[in-house]
Amino acid sequence: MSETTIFGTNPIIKNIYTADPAPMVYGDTLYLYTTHDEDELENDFYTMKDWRCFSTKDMVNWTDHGAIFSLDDIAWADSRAWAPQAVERNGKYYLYCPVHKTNGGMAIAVGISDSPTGPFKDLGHPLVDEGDWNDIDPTVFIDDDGQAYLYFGNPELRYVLLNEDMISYDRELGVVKIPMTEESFAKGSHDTGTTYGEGPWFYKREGLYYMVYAAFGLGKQNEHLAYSTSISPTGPWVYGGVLMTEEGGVFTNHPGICDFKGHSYLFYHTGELPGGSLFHRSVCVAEFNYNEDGTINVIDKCNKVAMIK
Ligand code: FUB
Repeated sequence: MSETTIFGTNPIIKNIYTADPAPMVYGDTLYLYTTHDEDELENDFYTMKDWRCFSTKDMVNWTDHGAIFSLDDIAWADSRAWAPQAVERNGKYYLYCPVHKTNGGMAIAVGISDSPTGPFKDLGHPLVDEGDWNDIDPTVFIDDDGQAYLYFGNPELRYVLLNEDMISYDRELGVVKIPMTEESFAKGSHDTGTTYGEGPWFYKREGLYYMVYAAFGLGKQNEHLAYSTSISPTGPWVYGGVLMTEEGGVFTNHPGICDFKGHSYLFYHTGELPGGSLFHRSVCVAEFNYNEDGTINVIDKCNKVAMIK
Protein backbone atom coordinates (compact mmCIF):
# COMPACT_ATOMS: atom_id res chain seq x y z
CA MET A 1 0.00 0.00 0.00
CA SER A 2 1.54 3.37 -1.00
CA GLU A 3 1.59 6.19 1.52
CA THR A 4 0.14 9.49 0.30
CA THR A 5 2.29 12.55 0.96
CA ILE A 6 0.38 15.59 2.15
CA PHE A 7 1.81 19.00 1.22
CA GLY A 8 1.42 22.45 2.69
CA THR A 9 1.50 25.33 0.23
CA ASN A 10 3.33 28.66 0.38
CA PRO A 11 2.93 31.29 1.65
CA ILE A 12 2.45 29.69 5.05
CA ILE A 13 0.26 32.51 6.39
CA LYS A 14 -2.45 33.50 3.96
CA ASN A 15 -4.76 35.82 5.96
CA ILE A 16 -2.28 38.64 6.80
CA TYR A 17 1.01 39.88 5.36
CA THR A 18 4.01 38.56 7.29
CA ALA A 19 7.77 38.93 6.84
CA ASP A 20 11.16 38.31 8.48
CA PRO A 21 10.59 34.67 9.59
CA ALA A 22 12.43 33.42 12.69
CA PRO A 23 11.88 29.75 13.54
CA MET A 24 12.57 28.36 17.03
CA VAL A 25 12.29 24.63 17.73
CA TYR A 26 11.31 23.74 21.27
CA GLY A 27 10.27 20.21 22.23
CA ASP A 28 8.15 18.69 19.48
CA THR A 29 7.01 22.07 18.16
CA LEU A 30 8.37 24.60 15.69
CA TYR A 31 7.47 28.17 16.67
CA LEU A 32 7.64 30.71 13.88
CA TYR A 33 8.00 34.38 14.85
CA THR A 34 7.32 36.93 12.13
CA THR A 35 6.88 40.59 11.57
CA HIS A 36 3.54 41.88 10.30
CA ASP A 37 3.10 44.21 7.32
CA GLU A 38 -0.08 46.24 7.92
CA ASP A 39 -2.53 46.44 5.01
CA GLU A 40 -2.74 50.25 5.26
CA LEU A 41 0.58 52.02 4.74
CA GLU A 42 1.67 55.11 6.66
CA ASN A 43 4.03 57.48 4.79
CA ASP A 44 4.26 54.92 1.95
CA PHE A 45 6.82 52.91 3.93
CA TYR A 46 7.05 49.68 5.96
CA THR A 47 4.15 49.92 8.41
CA MET A 48 4.82 47.34 11.11
CA LYS A 49 3.44 47.47 14.65
CA ASP A 50 3.54 44.00 16.19
CA TRP A 51 5.23 40.61 16.10
CA ARG A 52 3.29 37.42 15.42
CA CYS A 53 3.79 33.79 16.40
CA PHE A 54 2.61 30.63 14.64
CA SER A 55 3.40 27.03 15.55
CA THR A 56 3.35 23.63 13.92
CA LYS A 57 4.16 20.02 14.75
CA ASP A 58 4.10 18.74 11.16
CA MET A 59 4.96 21.71 8.84
CA VAL A 60 1.47 21.67 7.30
CA ASN A 61 -0.98 22.44 10.12
CA TRP A 62 -0.23 25.81 11.71
CA THR A 63 -1.72 27.39 14.85
CA ASP A 64 -1.98 31.19 14.91
CA HIS A 65 -1.02 32.60 18.33
CA GLY A 66 -1.72 36.18 17.23
CA ALA A 67 0.26 39.26 18.28
CA ILE A 68 2.66 38.19 21.04
CA PHE A 69 4.54 41.52 21.42
CA SER A 70 3.84 44.97 20.05
CA LEU A 71 5.03 48.58 19.94
CA ASP A 72 2.31 49.32 22.50
CA ASP A 73 4.30 47.19 24.97
CA ILE A 74 7.49 49.25 24.50
CA ALA A 75 7.14 52.71 26.03
CA TRP A 76 10.34 54.05 24.45
CA ALA A 77 9.57 52.93 20.86
CA ASP A 78 7.16 54.42 18.33
CA SER A 79 7.43 52.50 15.03
CA ARG A 80 9.26 49.88 12.91
CA ALA A 81 8.55 46.58 14.63
CA TRP A 82 11.19 44.88 12.47
CA ALA A 83 12.87 41.48 12.18
CA PRO A 84 12.99 39.53 15.50
CA GLN A 85 14.47 36.27 16.77
CA ALA A 86 13.55 34.23 19.86
CA VAL A 87 15.53 31.88 22.06
CA GLU A 88 14.88 29.89 25.23
CA ARG A 89 17.20 29.85 28.24
CA ASN A 90 16.52 28.38 31.68
CA GLY A 91 12.78 28.20 31.07
CA LYS A 92 12.43 31.81 29.91
CA TYR A 93 11.92 33.01 26.34
CA TYR A 94 13.67 36.07 24.94
CA LEU A 95 12.49 37.87 21.83
CA TYR A 96 15.06 40.29 20.36
CA CYS A 97 13.41 42.98 18.22
CA PRO A 98 14.60 46.08 16.34
CA VAL A 99 12.45 49.16 16.88
CA HIS A 100 12.50 52.88 16.16
CA LYS A 101 12.98 54.94 19.33
CA THR A 102 10.66 57.80 20.22
CA ASN A 103 13.72 60.07 20.35
CA GLY A 104 14.99 58.88 16.95
CA GLY A 105 17.19 56.07 15.57
CA MET A 106 16.91 52.30 15.75
CA ALA A 107 17.75 50.09 18.74
CA ILE A 108 17.32 46.47 19.80
CA ALA A 109 14.60 45.70 22.34
CA VAL A 110 14.12 42.47 24.32
CA GLY A 111 10.77 40.94 25.19
CA ILE A 112 10.74 38.37 28.01
CA SER A 113 8.13 35.68 28.60
CA ASP A 114 7.51 32.43 30.48
CA SER A 115 5.92 30.95 27.36
CA PRO A 116 7.11 30.71 23.73
CA THR A 117 3.77 32.16 22.68
CA GLY A 118 4.01 35.14 25.01
CA PRO A 119 2.82 37.57 26.02
CA PHE A 120 6.31 39.14 26.05
CA LYS A 121 7.16 41.98 28.44
CA ASP A 122 9.64 44.68 27.48
CA LEU A 123 12.96 44.87 29.33
CA GLY A 124 12.21 48.58 29.82
CA HIS A 125 15.14 50.00 27.88
CA PRO A 126 17.13 49.18 24.72
CA LEU A 127 19.57 46.28 24.94
CA VAL A 128 21.78 47.59 22.11
CA ASP A 129 21.68 51.28 21.28
CA GLU A 130 24.77 52.58 19.54
CA GLY A 131 23.15 55.78 18.40
CA ASP A 132 23.39 54.84 14.73
CA TRP A 133 21.06 53.05 12.33
CA ASN A 134 23.01 49.78 12.32
CA ASP A 135 21.06 48.37 15.28
CA ILE A 136 18.59 46.17 13.40
CA ASP A 137 17.94 42.50 12.65
CA PRO A 138 19.29 40.71 15.76
CA THR A 139 20.12 36.99 15.54
CA VAL A 140 20.80 35.08 18.75
CA PHE A 141 22.60 31.78 19.32
CA ILE A 142 23.71 29.99 22.50
CA ASP A 143 26.84 27.92 21.90
CA ASP A 144 27.59 24.53 23.51
CA ASP A 145 29.79 26.21 26.15
CA GLY A 146 26.87 28.43 27.23
CA GLN A 147 28.13 31.66 25.63
CA ALA A 148 25.31 33.50 23.89
CA TYR A 149 25.98 35.69 20.86
CA LEU A 150 23.79 38.45 19.44
CA TYR A 151 24.77 39.42 15.89
CA PHE A 152 22.96 42.22 14.06
CA GLY A 153 23.42 45.00 11.57
CA ASN A 154 22.89 46.82 8.31
CA PRO A 155 25.17 47.72 6.53
CA GLU A 156 27.79 46.26 8.89
CA LEU A 157 27.70 42.97 10.73
CA ARG A 158 28.35 43.43 14.44
CA TYR A 159 27.97 41.35 17.60
CA VAL A 160 27.84 41.49 21.38
CA LEU A 161 28.49 38.70 23.88
CA LEU A 162 25.30 38.30 25.87
CA ASN A 163 25.59 37.70 29.58
CA GLU A 164 23.98 34.62 31.13
CA ASP A 165 20.88 36.72 31.96
CA MET A 166 20.30 37.28 28.20
CA ILE A 167 19.23 40.89 28.86
CA SER A 168 22.66 42.51 29.15
CA TYR A 169 26.00 42.12 27.38
CA ASP A 170 29.73 42.23 28.04
CA ARG A 171 30.27 46.00 28.22
CA GLU A 172 34.02 45.67 28.51
CA LEU A 173 34.21 44.04 25.07
CA GLY A 174 31.37 46.24 23.81
CA VAL A 175 30.00 46.06 20.29
CA VAL A 176 32.43 44.21 18.01
CA LYS A 177 32.54 45.12 14.31
CA ILE A 178 33.16 42.24 11.92
CA PRO A 179 35.64 43.18 9.14
CA MET A 180 33.50 43.62 6.02
CA THR A 181 35.84 42.01 3.50
CA GLU A 182 35.24 40.38 0.12
CA GLU A 183 36.74 37.15 1.47
CA SER A 184 33.97 37.09 4.07
CA PHE A 185 30.97 38.40 2.14
CA ALA A 186 31.99 38.61 -1.57
CA LYS A 187 32.12 41.74 -3.71
CA GLY A 188 28.68 43.33 -3.85
CA SER A 189 26.74 46.52 -4.12
CA HIS A 190 25.90 47.36 -0.51
CA ASP A 191 27.50 50.25 1.40
CA THR A 192 30.55 48.25 2.54
CA GLY A 193 31.37 47.14 -1.03
CA THR A 194 30.36 43.58 -0.14
CA THR A 195 27.11 41.70 -0.71
CA TYR A 196 26.25 41.66 3.02
CA GLY A 197 23.04 43.62 3.50
CA GLU A 198 21.01 42.76 6.59
CA GLY A 199 18.96 40.03 8.23
CA PRO A 200 21.81 37.84 9.59
CA TRP A 201 20.90 34.36 10.86
CA PHE A 202 23.59 32.72 13.02
CA TYR A 203 23.78 29.04 13.94
CA LYS A 204 26.11 26.07 14.27
CA ARG A 205 25.91 22.67 12.59
CA GLU A 206 28.39 19.83 13.02
CA GLY A 207 31.06 22.15 14.43
CA LEU A 208 30.78 24.73 11.64
CA TYR A 209 29.27 28.19 12.26
CA TYR A 210 26.95 29.60 9.60
CA MET A 211 26.01 33.21 8.93
CA VAL A 212 23.13 33.44 6.46
CA TYR A 213 22.00 36.92 5.35
CA ALA A 214 20.15 39.07 2.87
CA ALA A 215 22.64 40.25 0.25
CA PHE A 216 22.99 42.75 -2.59
CA GLY A 217 24.56 41.42 -5.79
CA LEU A 218 26.33 43.70 -8.24
CA GLY A 219 23.82 45.28 -10.62
CA LYS A 220 20.81 43.77 -8.81
CA GLN A 221 17.88 45.68 -7.34
CA ASN A 222 16.42 43.03 -5.02
CA GLU A 223 18.08 41.11 -2.21
CA HIS A 224 19.19 37.52 -2.57
CA LEU A 225 20.20 35.22 0.31
CA ALA A 226 23.83 34.22 0.80
CA TYR A 227 25.91 32.49 3.46
CA SER A 228 29.37 32.51 5.00
CA THR A 229 30.94 30.02 7.39
CA SER A 230 33.59 30.03 10.11
CA ILE A 231 35.25 27.53 12.41
CA SER A 232 34.90 30.09 15.22
CA PRO A 233 31.73 31.89 16.42
CA THR A 234 33.37 35.26 15.89
CA GLY A 235 34.96 34.66 12.48
CA PRO A 236 36.90 35.15 10.34
CA TRP A 237 33.98 34.46 8.04
CA VAL A 238 34.51 32.82 4.67
CA TYR A 239 32.03 33.49 1.89
CA GLY A 240 30.08 30.34 0.98
CA GLY A 241 27.81 31.33 -1.90
CA VAL A 242 24.27 32.25 -2.89
CA LEU A 243 21.52 30.40 -1.02
CA MET A 244 18.46 31.81 -2.79
CA THR A 245 18.45 34.09 -5.84
CA GLU A 246 16.54 37.38 -6.02
CA GLU A 247 14.32 36.09 -8.87
CA GLY A 248 10.62 36.06 -8.02
CA GLY A 249 11.20 38.10 -4.88
CA VAL A 250 10.61 41.64 -3.66
CA PHE A 251 13.19 44.22 -2.56
CA THR A 252 13.92 42.48 0.76
CA ASN A 253 14.34 38.86 1.71
CA HIS A 254 15.12 37.47 5.16
CA PRO A 255 16.45 34.01 6.13
CA GLY A 256 15.51 31.83 9.10
CA ILE A 257 17.02 28.34 9.23
CA CYS A 258 16.37 25.38 11.49
CA ASP A 259 16.38 21.60 11.69
CA PHE A 260 13.09 20.04 12.77
CA LYS A 261 12.32 16.34 13.20
CA GLY A 262 15.21 15.31 10.94
CA HIS A 263 14.54 17.85 8.16
CA SER A 264 16.31 21.14 7.36
CA TYR A 265 14.24 24.20 6.47
CA LEU A 266 14.89 27.67 5.10
CA PHE A 267 12.18 30.22 5.88
CA TYR A 268 12.16 33.36 3.71
CA HIS A 269 9.70 35.93 2.41
CA THR A 270 8.35 37.04 -0.96
CA GLY A 271 5.50 39.25 -2.16
CA GLU A 272 3.42 36.42 -3.52
CA LEU A 273 0.10 36.82 -1.67
CA PRO A 274 -2.54 38.71 -3.69
CA GLY A 275 -1.81 42.43 -3.27
CA GLY A 276 1.81 41.61 -2.44
CA SER A 277 4.52 44.27 -2.73
CA LEU A 278 7.78 45.31 -1.10
CA PHE A 279 5.68 46.53 1.84
CA HIS A 280 3.22 43.60 1.78
CA ARG A 281 5.28 40.44 2.10
CA SER A 282 4.53 36.84 2.94
CA VAL A 283 6.52 34.15 4.74
CA CYS A 284 7.36 30.92 2.89
CA VAL A 285 9.42 27.81 3.61
CA ALA A 286 11.56 25.40 1.59
CA GLU A 287 13.10 22.10 2.70
CA PHE A 288 16.75 21.61 1.75
CA ASN A 289 19.72 19.30 2.35
CA TYR A 290 23.30 20.05 3.28
CA ASN A 291 26.08 18.61 1.14
CA GLU A 292 28.44 16.23 2.92
CA ASP A 293 31.08 18.95 3.34
CA GLY A 294 28.53 21.33 4.93
CA THR A 295 28.06 23.51 1.85
CA ILE A 296 24.53 24.35 0.70
CA ASN A 297 23.35 24.51 -2.91
CA VAL A 298 21.02 27.23 -4.19
CA ILE A 299 17.54 26.63 -2.76
CA ASP A 300 14.57 27.23 -5.06
CA LYS A 301 11.62 29.34 -4.01
CA CYS A 302 9.23 26.42 -3.98
CA ASN A 303 5.50 26.35 -3.45
CA LYS A 304 4.95 23.35 -1.23
CA VAL A 305 6.49 21.49 1.68
CA ALA A 306 5.80 17.89 2.70
CA MET A 307 3.99 17.09 5.94
CA ILE A 308 6.11 15.39 8.62
CA LYS A 309 4.48 12.12 9.62
O1 FUB B 1 10.97 44.07 7.63
C1 FUB B 1 11.67 45.25 7.93
C2 FUB B 1 13.09 45.13 7.53
O2 FUB B 1 13.17 44.78 6.15
C3 FUB B 1 13.83 44.01 8.24
O3 FUB B 1 14.31 44.38 9.50
C4 FUB B 1 14.88 43.70 7.24
O4 FUB B 1 15.54 42.48 7.45
C5 FUB B 1 14.09 43.72 5.96
O5 FUB B 1 13.37 42.53 5.77
